[in-house]
Amino acid sequence: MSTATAFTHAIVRAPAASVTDGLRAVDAGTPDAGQFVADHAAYVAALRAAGAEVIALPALEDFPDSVFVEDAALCLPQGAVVLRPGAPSRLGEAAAMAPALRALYRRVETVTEGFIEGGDILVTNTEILVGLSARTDAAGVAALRAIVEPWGHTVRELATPPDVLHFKTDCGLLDGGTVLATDRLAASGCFDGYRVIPVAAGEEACANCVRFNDVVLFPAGHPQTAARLRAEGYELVELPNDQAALIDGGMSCLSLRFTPL
Ligand code: CIR
Repeated sequence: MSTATAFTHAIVRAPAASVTDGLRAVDAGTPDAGQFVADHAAYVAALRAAGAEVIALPALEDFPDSVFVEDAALCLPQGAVVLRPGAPSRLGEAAAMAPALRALYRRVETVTEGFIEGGDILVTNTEILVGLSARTDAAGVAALRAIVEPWGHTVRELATPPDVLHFKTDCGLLDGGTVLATDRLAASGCFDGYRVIPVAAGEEACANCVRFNDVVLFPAGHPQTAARLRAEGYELVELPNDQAALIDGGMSCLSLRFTPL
């Protein structure tokens, strides 16, 4: 199995009651906090069933978006990096994540310049792709590069499409060299050299999926893309994502996946 999709651990954080105040680009309704908790429990159960030892952190009421742990840190085989979220209301989530990382990793570094959110970072078998976005700037990418290049990683700076929250809003890694991606992202050429499976037209919201060991955690309600992936031999676990989607969240945002050193 590809090293970029094989993991022993995952970190999640319980949704706060304040998740109803989560950031959103378009207001299509407020998430139901109770249903969010139920959906989150299903997601955590799926991680456990896929072989994860799950570290479940407590809710942080002061941070409505803190359930989206992926944006606060990057976990690599060699060490963990505390990131610097570009949304002002989310900046404090990074410091809150640091103690959990220090308990798991011998090496924890911190981005102190610019801004960078984990949703803009895709780690493949060969490189780390980072999309510049409204949340991630060139100084943040440079700071990440300075930390992880000595660990043997190559960082490639790319553009997240305009009006798309994060780079991974539009893609997910299926195995070390294969991505599920929207046409608008793949058209930029950023995945040249990779095998790209396109999401079906009208199902762009399912591009953000997560491969964890043998399974792909996949948002329910995208039947054409699901069929396409199953035909390619992927085993999908379909999970409800309606509540998280109201505040622009998806499968990858809800966990940090890693094998600590
Ligand atoms: C935000 O706007 O920051 C949250 N409401 C959603 C974050 C989603 N995170 C991710 O895609 N990695």
